[in-house]
Amino acid sequence: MSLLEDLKDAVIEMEDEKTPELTQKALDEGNTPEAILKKALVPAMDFVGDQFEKGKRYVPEMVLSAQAMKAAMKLLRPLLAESGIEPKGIVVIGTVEGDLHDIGQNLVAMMLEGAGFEVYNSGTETTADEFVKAIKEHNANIVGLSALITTTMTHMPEVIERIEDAGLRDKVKVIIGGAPVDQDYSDEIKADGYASDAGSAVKLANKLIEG
Ligand code: B1M
Repeated sequence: MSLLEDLKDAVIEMEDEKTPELTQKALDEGNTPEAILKKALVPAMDFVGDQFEKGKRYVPEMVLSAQAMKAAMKLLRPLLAESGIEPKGIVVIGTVEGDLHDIGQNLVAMMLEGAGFEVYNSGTETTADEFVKAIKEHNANIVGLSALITTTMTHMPEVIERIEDAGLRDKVKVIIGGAPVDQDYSDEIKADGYASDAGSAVKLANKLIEG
């Protein structure tokens, strides 16, 4: 088996102690950071996301695989920045105002990063103004809104309104997720899409970026 296949397996098998070493070896062997990302890390996280969607993997396993991927990304991120390789897209993600839940949101952020997006996580209790500020600061083309409570999901349309007011609505796609929201709510508040889990969020982001 090649080193890149070993690295892919190590992410799938949640071996975060192995992934930095394998990544370093793959670099030493002459693989480019981009190749390592595209041939090992992204396919591994695609696989994990698919398994999760099919109910064959659970949240703790997803988190551990994402951590193994992140351990490898620590080595690759500065090299990717140096080589000027464009990320697939720039995402600002956060949990909306008044909401402290961030486990699912972090998972979505990690999966998007694993899929080749540059991700800025604004954390929990992010106000509409903070979302707008982050979109401008990072020149984001996707914003991800998460809410876990029926009373906080109502802040989502407020964020979209504020994005419109700032004249950014044509530049940024809005995706929403979290237990109390669904595709009907996304349509109602004129978001660009809803994702039920982290794997679907990656698929949706890819679709929106490809236009
Ligand atoms: Co709270 N909580 N909680 N809680 N909590 C829920 C959400 C609740 C359903 C529990 C219940 O009553 N059955 C309920 C909401 C009820 C409602 O709205 N009707 C609730 C409540 C009421 C509260 C408090 C108000 C309780 C209180 O203090 N009285 C309080 C809220 C405080 C606040 O936010 N201001 C509170 C607090 C907490 C803890 C701090 C203790 C903790 C959060 C810790 C943390 O996140 N750091 C907590 C937890 C853990 C939960 C439950 C048990 C689990 C949530 C979770 O992490 N799930 C939850 C009950 C439950 O869901 N069974 C509950 C695992 C996670 C991987 O899934 O977050 O759904 P999830 O994310 C998924 C998808 O939804 C989706 O992808 C993720 C991965 O597959 N997704 C996105 C999420 N965001 C997305 C964004 C996307 C796309 C997909 O695009 C941008």
